[in-house]
Amino acid sequence: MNLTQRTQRVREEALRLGFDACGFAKAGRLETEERRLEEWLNQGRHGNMGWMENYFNKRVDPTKLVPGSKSVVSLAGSYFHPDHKRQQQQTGKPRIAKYAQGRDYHKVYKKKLKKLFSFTEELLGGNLNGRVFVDSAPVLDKAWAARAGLGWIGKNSNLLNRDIGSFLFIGEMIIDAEFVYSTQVTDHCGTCTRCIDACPTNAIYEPYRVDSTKCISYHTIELKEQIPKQYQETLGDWMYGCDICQDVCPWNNDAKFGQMEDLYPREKLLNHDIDFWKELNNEQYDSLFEGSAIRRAKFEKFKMNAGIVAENINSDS
Ligand code: B12
Ligand code: SF4
Ligand code: SF4
Repeated sequence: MNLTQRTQRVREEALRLGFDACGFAKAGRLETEERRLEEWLNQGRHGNMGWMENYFNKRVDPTKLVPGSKSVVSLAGSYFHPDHKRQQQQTGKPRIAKYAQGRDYHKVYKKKLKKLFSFTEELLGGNLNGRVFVDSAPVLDKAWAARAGLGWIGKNSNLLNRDIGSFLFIGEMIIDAEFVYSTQVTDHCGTCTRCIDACPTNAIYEPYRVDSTKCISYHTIELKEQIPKQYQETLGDWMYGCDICQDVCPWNNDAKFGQMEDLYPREKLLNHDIDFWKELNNEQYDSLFEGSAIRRAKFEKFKMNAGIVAENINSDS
């Protein structure tokens, strides 16, 4: 089997497993990205995510993370669902970011990536070394997805694909096999600045760069302690995560919906009013968020977020 056939077979299998796009890039040091990451860290844009400083050399070079690796096979799968369109129209309702409404993507992807790895190993006659990742190690997921031709990085700093938009997750196989490498996609943001204009906290401090310390997603998920006073009001109705800079993106208007059923929004999370979330108890939290990415914010943190959103919603009505 030649390289073209091998590349084709792996891509076909990835699509069969439910991913929407699969691309291939030669593994190596990411030089431009290395400088951009260093600047971002030096300016403290990562806030208290101290773990972003760890393993810098591995983060910018997958051959250091996975010795002997030759390729990064990047996978993207949409989690966009028709119900999200309805949710976008609702106002004054407490919101949970779309990515967190289904089963935890780490679990869903890990299973599929392992299957893809086994398939590739078999294809190569049992000879394959490497690892699979989904936001689970020091890897610059978006930079690799862009290198592998899955899309471009938009001004809101998310990877954007012409067909599936940006409501997608990225995972990868970093392996010691070679492939026919994909062509990079050009930037289609053009003169648009909708995401920058819509961000309520000015977290997109310049095109393509996000300051976590101002981002609602960081405040509601990553920041363990109480959200600073000046950001409580700008939280608006977002209890967990934030989709504003993606909701306004024209490329998401007619984006294709995702195919992985496990990522579909869970009915039991939808349509509750703020009083329900404000009164949530530990048992309800455990039962509603079983197997969900929301568990990254512990019960106490989630309740703090709900309390702030309750004040925001009540003061608006
Ligand atoms: C830390 C982190 C965050 C932080 C910081 C966000 C950020 N923009 O960096 C916070 C908590 C704020 C966050 C929020 C969100 N996150 Co997050 N997050 C990550 C994580 C763990 C690391 C990202 C990182 O390395 N940041 C450091 C900065 C400096 O890197 P960067 O923005 O990627 O830019 C690098 C390259 O892409 C490149 N680059 C970027 N732009 C350009 C432009 C040019 C011209 C060039 C040359 C290079 C270049 O250079 C940079 C430096 O290396 C990744 C998972 C991972 N392992 O990669 C998920 C990830 C980025 N997050 C994800 C998601 C879904 C979200 C949210 C949408 C969740 C939500 N709804 O609330 C929001 C979106 C907020 C936003 N507008 O970015 C997805 C994004 C999927 C996509 N379509 O791109 C990822 C990839 C997880 C995954 N595996 O699917 N996140
Ligand atoms: S996720 Fe929300 S707060 Fe963060 S950059 Fe986008 S619009 Fe701004
Ligand atoms: S809203 Fe406009 S500038 Fe922002 S990512 Fe989408 S196309 Fe690019």
